Amino acid sequence: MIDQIHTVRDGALHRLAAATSSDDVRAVELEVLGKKGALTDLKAGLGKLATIEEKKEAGRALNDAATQVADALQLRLGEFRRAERAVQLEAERVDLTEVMRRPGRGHAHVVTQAWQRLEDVFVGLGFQVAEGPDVETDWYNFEALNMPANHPARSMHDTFYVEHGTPGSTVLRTHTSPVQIRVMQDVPPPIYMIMPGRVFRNETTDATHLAVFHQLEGLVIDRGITLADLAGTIEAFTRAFFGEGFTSRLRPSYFPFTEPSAEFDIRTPSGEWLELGGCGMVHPNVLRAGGLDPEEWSGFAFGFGIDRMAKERHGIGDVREMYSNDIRFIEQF
Ligand code: FA5
Repeated sequence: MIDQIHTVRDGALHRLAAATSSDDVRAVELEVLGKKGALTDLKAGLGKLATIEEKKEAGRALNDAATQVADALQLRLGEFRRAERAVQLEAERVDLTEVMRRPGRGHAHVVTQAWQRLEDVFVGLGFQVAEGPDVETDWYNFEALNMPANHPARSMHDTFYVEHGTPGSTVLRTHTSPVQIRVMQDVPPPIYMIMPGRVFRNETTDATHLAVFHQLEGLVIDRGITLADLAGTIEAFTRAFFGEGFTSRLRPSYFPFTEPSAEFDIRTPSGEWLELGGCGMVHPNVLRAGGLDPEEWSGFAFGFGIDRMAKERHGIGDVREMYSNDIRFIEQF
């Protein structure tokens, strides 16, 4: 009987080791340990054994065999359950993120991109960045820039006034040039500074004019600065920002705060000239308003429109489109 028990046990253990699925394992369980299983049958035959000793020995052998088979069975079953569950989970997996429309990642507005690129280029040329307030006093916006009350040049800037203090004393800045004065007052020369920011003009908007737009001001103050430095800086900037195929020129113009003054244009590779902004040598009255001695210091300044630059760079037909908040338009840049 002992031999029979061991044969059944070894056969069962062997089949369990070779099983390839939990169904195989269950079949072994049924055939060996089940109600009509081989070990159960042998157990039923215990009573037929002759002596108590034989019964005891065979009983112990049966229990040991049943325990060994049951343990091996549980072990294999656990392995198959884990593997089968992994397969089932993978098959039934629902990717909820696939069902949702993935929200697109946003990006900086086309004008912000131009602003940041301009800053990068000028920082690369050795400039620092400063900013001033959107709401300015008449003194910073006009007076300190050599435009006293009733100066005819003031009519070039259609001004939004803010109800604050004496009527007419507070304005939404019409250009970034007042930051020149603030920088001269705060930073001892030499100064190599750019001042980007939002500006406001009470103008009717059209394809090239906005009432709220952005300018980038530049200011250099040092000893012995000449118009050649201005032209060279504008040219270096033009090539760095637009590319090697572009070049620049200065055209005589008039601004109260620079003398001499110029408009600067860039020439595109196709030979077309585009006006970008104004510039010139800082007027002695402006240096004085900034607390600097014109006998000791000289410098140049420039200012151009960031929105128009973004417009030209991307071939946008109408500056107003950039602020229409039409996501289909904005997403293109
Ligand atoms: C000025 O604002 C001067 N402060 C520039 C300057 C600075 C000259 C330093 C000399 C020295 P102007 O009004 O031309 O100048 O404006 C400069 C640029 O701002 C223009 O060339 C244009 O690119 C942009 N700009 C002017 N008005 C508008 C507008 N309504 N909408 C969009 N861009 C504008």
